[in-house]
Amino acid sequence: MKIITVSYRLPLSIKTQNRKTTITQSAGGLATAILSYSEKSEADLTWVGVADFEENTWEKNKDSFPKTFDVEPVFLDKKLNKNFYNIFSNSVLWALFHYFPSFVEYNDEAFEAYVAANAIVAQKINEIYEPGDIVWIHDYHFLGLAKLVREYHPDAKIGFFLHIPFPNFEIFRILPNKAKRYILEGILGANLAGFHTWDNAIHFTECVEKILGLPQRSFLFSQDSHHTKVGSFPISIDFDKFYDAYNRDNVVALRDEINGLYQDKKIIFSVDRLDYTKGINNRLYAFERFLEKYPEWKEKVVFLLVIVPSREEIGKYGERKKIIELNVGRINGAMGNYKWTPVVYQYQAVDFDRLIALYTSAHVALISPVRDGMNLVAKEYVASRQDKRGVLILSSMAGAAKELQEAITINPFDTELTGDKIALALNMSEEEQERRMERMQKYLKKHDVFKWATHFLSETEAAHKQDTNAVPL
Ligand code: GDG
Repeated sequence: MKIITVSYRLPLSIKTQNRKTTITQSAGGLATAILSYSEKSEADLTWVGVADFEENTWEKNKDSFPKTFDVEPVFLDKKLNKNFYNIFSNSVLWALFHYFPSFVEYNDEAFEAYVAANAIVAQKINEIYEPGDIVWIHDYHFLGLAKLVREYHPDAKIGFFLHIPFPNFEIFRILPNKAKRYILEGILGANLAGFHTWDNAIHFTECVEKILGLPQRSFLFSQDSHHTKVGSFPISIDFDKFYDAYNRDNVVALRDEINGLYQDKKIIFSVDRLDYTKGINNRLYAFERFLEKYPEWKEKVVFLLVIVPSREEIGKYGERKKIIELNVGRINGAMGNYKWTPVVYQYQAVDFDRLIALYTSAHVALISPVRDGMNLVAKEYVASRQDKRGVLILSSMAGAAKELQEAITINPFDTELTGDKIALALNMSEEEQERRMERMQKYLKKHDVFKWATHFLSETEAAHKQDTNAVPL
């Protein structure tokens, strides 16, 4: 038996230096968690995803890197991939599912490309699938895939997990009818459909009931071929990896460097991909309001704003970047002086050790998405604080807010109150910081990404087993 994991991106990184290409498997949270489950269950792991490299690069290098699991890249035609990924996935589904209907740029050609790409990936799975395998499909790029795999293999064990929110009916209905049906019927091809929160699971079941007219019984949909169980599975992080990083030599040196640079100041920190869902401008307005309302903090605080380049080829992202940069410039110009820069901004990623050094030197993590499936940054900040210091300010629009109950929650649109919460966080006593951190860490240690993957996969197996119509293997 093997686990076939499907996600748009493959957990691979490819570098070319001096005309020599090297491929390495990257160990992100998801990959390590599934790998750990596959080892425990003595199952092999095969990862299917869309290649962001040329087929001949793959053919030349595929045997020359140490593999912990098999990789099956799918090579898509450039135009098809643009319509499938940039347009339908990222300019229709991403925008709509995060409640930005006015950002949706729907066109039929992009939808047809999405349908075609899902069919091509289904064909790839079909080539490697063997009876008894579990197929775990990830995210909004492959909403049609579970149904297609089910058509080839009626008795397959299929789990589907959505990493972004599932919107309510009023938002979802905006899609053309054919797209709505394709998505809902597609997800219902799985034995288990998982979401980060019950709110999302409820939105999905409501859409199925209203659009497909299929009734549910306790989050279970019955079809002739199989049943689909719907549930909440909040994703998490590799807690120990973040907790244990605190004392690593390089992390300590980098933290000392940061603390040395800002020794007389408190640090507010945030890190996100460039994305309009992350509320980066809302955060800047709140920081500006905070400085206006609490001028005693001027020159005593610095906001380290790290933004990681993402989806720059999509118009809405470029637009957002310009607004962010205007805001940073305006705040620094109006509030700062030759001795003090209120917002220190970088539009570049940081490596893991620097990320931990920043997490662990920040008095406050200011995380303000206007809509977010989960938000792992919030969980990572908490997990990395072995010193039990720091305050998490977290938007209630992030899935993580349901679990991280000791965070200071904000509505990112309420600039005034968010400014007040920044002041509250900066003034919080060490005892109170410790109390909150300890409780959240206890929760995260218990609910890490390994538990999440194990729970999801064993529930997929259980749902498949319970399926009265499933053909016994
Ligand atoms: C989607 C959903 C859901 C970021 N910058 C750097 C860096 N990162 C890492 C963080 C974290 C990850 O990227 C970002 O995860 P998020 O969960 O915050 O956000 P999305 O990328 O939007 O992820 C989200 C997630 O899927 C999982 O289901 O939580 O809601 O939108 O791990 O650490 N890592 C390093 N340098 C950076 O500069 N090393």
